[in-house]
Amino acid sequence: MPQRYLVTAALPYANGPFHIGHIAGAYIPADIYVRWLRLCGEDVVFVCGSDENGAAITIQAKRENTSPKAIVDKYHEQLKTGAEQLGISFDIYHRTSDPLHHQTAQEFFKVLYNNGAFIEKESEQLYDEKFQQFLADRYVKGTCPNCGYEAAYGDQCEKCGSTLSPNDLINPVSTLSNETPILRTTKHWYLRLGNYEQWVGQWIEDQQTVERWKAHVYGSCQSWLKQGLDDRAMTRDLDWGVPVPLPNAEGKVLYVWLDAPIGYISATKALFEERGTPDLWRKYWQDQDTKLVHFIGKDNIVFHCIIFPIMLHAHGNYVLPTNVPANQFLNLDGEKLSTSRNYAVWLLDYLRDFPEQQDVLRYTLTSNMPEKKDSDFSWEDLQTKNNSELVSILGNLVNRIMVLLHKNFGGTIPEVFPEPRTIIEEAAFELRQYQRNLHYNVDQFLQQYEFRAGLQEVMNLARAANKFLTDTEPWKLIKTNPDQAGAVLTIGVEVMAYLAVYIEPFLPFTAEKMRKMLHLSDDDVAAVKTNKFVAEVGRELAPAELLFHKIEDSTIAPFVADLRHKRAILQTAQQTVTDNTSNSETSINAAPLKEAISYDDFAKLDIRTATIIAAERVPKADKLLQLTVDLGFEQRTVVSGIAAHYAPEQIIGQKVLLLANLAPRKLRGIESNGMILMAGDGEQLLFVASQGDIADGSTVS
Ligand code: B3M
Ligand code: ZN
Repeated sequence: MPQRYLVTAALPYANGPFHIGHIAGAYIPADIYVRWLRLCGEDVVFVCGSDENGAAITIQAKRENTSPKAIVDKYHEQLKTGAEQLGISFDIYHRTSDPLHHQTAQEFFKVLYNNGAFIEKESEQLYDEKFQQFLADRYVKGTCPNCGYEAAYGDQCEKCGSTLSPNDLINPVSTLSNETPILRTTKHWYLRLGNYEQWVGQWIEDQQTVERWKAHVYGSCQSWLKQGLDDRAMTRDLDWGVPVPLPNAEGKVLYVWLDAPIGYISATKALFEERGTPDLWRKYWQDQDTKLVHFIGKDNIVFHCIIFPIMLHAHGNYVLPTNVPANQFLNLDGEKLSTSRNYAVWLLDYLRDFPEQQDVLRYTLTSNMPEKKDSDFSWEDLQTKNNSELVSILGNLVNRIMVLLHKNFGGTIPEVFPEPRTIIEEAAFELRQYQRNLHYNVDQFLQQYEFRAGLQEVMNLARAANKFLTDTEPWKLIKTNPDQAGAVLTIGVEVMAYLAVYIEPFLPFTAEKMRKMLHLSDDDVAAVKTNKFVAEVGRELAPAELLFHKIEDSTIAPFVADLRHKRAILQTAQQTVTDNTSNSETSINAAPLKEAISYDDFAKLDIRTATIIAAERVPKADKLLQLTVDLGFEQRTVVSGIAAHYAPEQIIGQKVLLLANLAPRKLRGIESNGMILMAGDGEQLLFVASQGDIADGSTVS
């Protein structure tokens, strides 16, 4: 019996198109996973759609001087096209402005309401007198209480990543009028998260015994839970979104983070309506045998691991997520991606500038996926991955086999006498082992959401096949022993068939080309999957087609230059903000240098690269956070005086340098084993970490 899966990828806000950070964060991993499940014959539905409600949309409409409807129509189309062209194989790409979604979200809200999940409260909220509007979420900017960044939004600080509410901001300013808002009383419905705190904590623990969540996801949940869950407003004063389905709720809509995850449900409903079986959605959402898996970026963890499960539980009658394999962030040339500052590589631009090279991007982003920690994209890296891996390893292998077969055997699998075949099979012993174990090995990795390793496993088969060709030299054998050459190439074709099948989840366009070259039928694919495929004598092959093309320096140079230029603008802008926010006297007056030390003094310090995997506040100590730090070979508890600058949930996954041989000491009763290195100028306190990807536990000298 196939296992039933419902896989979701985060609904992107329809306020802009996809950039590669979105793609590497949620959509490629989800697509690989889904394609793998389908390959394994599982019963899987893959849903997504545009998130078209909330302040993110209305603000973009104002920016572009048009209506919210025009904005969502425009970007919904761009998002849908981008995903399609990159081969993201959603079963449906829906949208939350659809009436079916409005109805589904309202019904859901009403059930929660009737179940007593909400409390109605009046509170003082920021209000713009000039525009006569409450300032929800992004309608207000101000200074972040955590890091001091001046231009933080009312829902989130872009600089330090912490989740905020408008009232948290210091010196709030309305983004509508640029004036200081006043406080005004308004009524909202709050989800009583506190009532579910114990339940959700236990549920998360239970999940770990069934299916281990990623360390940074689990760590992030722990941080939220340790802080305690407060009631959270689930409605907003906005004139765009899903109206609150209650009397006396005029002018109020559902909070976008309430209705967006329900969008997964309405998308599933729409899919089965399309398929003519409108009731079948229930099987995927309400039958406890379903495995529900959410692919998201790390900034969405709390909503998918805590709030949405609480909503589903409070509603009753729904399955809960089995796993939420959130990714960390993809940086660009070492800097954080930023849509609002146009520091991004846009998917549609890539698809336009590199036609027919979707798999080059898929390959680069998968091999560099921010699975466990932030990772980095650069154009140079894309060029190297293309030239040294796709062209040299996979493309070269396929090309050599195909060309030799066409040139010497008329493009068909030749007949080979048993003896030469046996000799060559012996030479292929290791290669065959790789081939036989491929399915199992890839499966092991993908079940753990380790897509980088899964892809490498498939590439390793291509590497082994190249080695086999180099060892046997069929181009020479053609002259000395054509039978043996025929045997080598037959094995080559068989390995190609395995590669075609198993590279498909990662590089579907390439897989399709390879299938065509080999004339692989569905039966052949089935034979590969059961390790029974043989390239039978007389099988005719299609003409050879180059799978990948070298990317020249001259091709990549303008993209490198463009990104450098954008980065320079970004850094200047950041500098300006810092200059304006910091007290210029302290920033000019650098701390005096300490007295000189010998190299031997320095060499005593054992500084290591490490990653923060859990963080929580230390009770009754405003400045202290208790951190769990992963050194690769062990985990440590470190108490660090950074609480005034960072909230626990925002630093999970942060790469750090740790002074690892500092003698242990007790702080507030907790033994601290080492010290995190920080850079400080009297105002800011920033983490110091290695550039690029390096294993935890690496030494610093
Ligand atoms: N649109 C936030 C984001 O794009 C949000 C995700 C919704 S998933 C239900 O990061
Ligand atoms: Zn901040």
